[in-house]
Amino acid sequence: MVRSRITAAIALGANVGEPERSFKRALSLLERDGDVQILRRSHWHGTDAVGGPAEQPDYTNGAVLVETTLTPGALLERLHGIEAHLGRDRANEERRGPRVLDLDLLYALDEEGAFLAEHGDELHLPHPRMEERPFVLAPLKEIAPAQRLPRSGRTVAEQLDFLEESGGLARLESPAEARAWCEAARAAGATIGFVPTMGALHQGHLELVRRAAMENDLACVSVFVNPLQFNDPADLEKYPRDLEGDARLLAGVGCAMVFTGTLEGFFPGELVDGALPAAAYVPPGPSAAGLEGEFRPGHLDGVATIVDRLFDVVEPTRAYFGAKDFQQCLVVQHVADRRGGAPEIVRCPTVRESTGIAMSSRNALLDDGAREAARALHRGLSAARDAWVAGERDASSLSQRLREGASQPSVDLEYAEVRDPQRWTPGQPTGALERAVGLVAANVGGVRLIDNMEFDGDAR
Ligand code: PH2
Ligand code: MG
Ligand code: MG
Repeated sequence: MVRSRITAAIALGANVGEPERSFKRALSLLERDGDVQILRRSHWHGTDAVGGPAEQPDYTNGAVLVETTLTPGALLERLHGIEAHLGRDRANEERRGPRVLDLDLLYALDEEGAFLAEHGDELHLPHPRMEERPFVLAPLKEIAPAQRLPRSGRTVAEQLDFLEESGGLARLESPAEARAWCEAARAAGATIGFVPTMGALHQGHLELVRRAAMENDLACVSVFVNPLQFNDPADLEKYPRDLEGDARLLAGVGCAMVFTGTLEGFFPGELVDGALPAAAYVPPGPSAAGLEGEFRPGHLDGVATIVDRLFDVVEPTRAYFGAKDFQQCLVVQHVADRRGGAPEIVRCPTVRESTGIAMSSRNALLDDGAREAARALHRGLSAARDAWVAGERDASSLSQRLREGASQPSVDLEYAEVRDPQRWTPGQPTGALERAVGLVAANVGGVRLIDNMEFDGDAR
């Protein structure tokens, strides 16, 4: 049988011992069995360490292009074997910390030059982070400058230029400055993709920013922990904050501008005793009834009000929101409708951890036990989705499935409901559904979590 051949790009990194010597030995081990041929190799680059513990030594990085009859999985196994052989001890190393040898599989192409996709526990192809990392792209540019990248659609050479330019992330500290910056950008003819956030950014946010950067001339992000949308002062107090970390992440995904502000800065001259008068609130619309509207009174009113003001400041072409906050997305659409249909609201799929837990800034507050228990939410949603796929259409039976699947001693459910996403009712829907979304909220170890899943199409 003729084994199909793939072309793969491998990144090399090391900052302990003698990197160049390790790289040389690694490459000869790679070719030893005759089933991997090195087509091209880059020079070795000295790079500043990115991420990980403070004060770790500078890295040496490089890249090679290989051709092989191995599958991507078998090639990765080979790479891990070589790392171990040359002294890497995966079990006892720090995350992003110093290492004697790191061999990362960046991408694999079939014989037609198409990307092979894998999303397993160990192997993610194409590598989800490679387009953000100059220390990967600079050596890769030497050996595959014209290779088009899967996420941005840019070539390796173009993406490196793009990162160098956007390394100059503008950081503004008031809505007034942000307004002026956005006005100037729009006057120059740029479209703006906007991602409103409360900071403590995770991969879910970064996915929104990547998409905003891809679909618009400029991506712009706000980081504001909006007191108007917190019905519980203790929740506001303990909400995670890390502006420096956020700025670093944003610079890496092509964000052009990030701004912050204060309540007074967003509503100058409008506050009375530090609070926004009820008459100044923007109505969240009919979809705010029930669920979040019931369990977090005032929350969606606060969301509608700040989002409307953020849209005033930025006047974006498009605004990006994560589907994890499903009801919020409906409210935001209502706000945009009220403004005459602008900006265009883009709802993006929920990004999940490998355990199924939906990414959320609040996950940082979960201890190990709560993190384990929190998996029940996704389990419940999946159980209800399975029932839907098997033909169940009755709203209360589906909700029952969801509730049972999500029930756990340390999961304190607030609501668990299955609704029609396009025919939202204020109360519990009854009878047969034409479309379905399961929505759940729970208190897990003192942390309030929400999640949802649309059952039609490629539910995740
Ligand atoms: N690898 C890391 C963490 N940080 N920084 C640079 N410059 N190069 C690397 O290869 C690198 C890093 C963990 O694998
Ligand atoms: Mg690495
Ligand atoms: Mg690695």
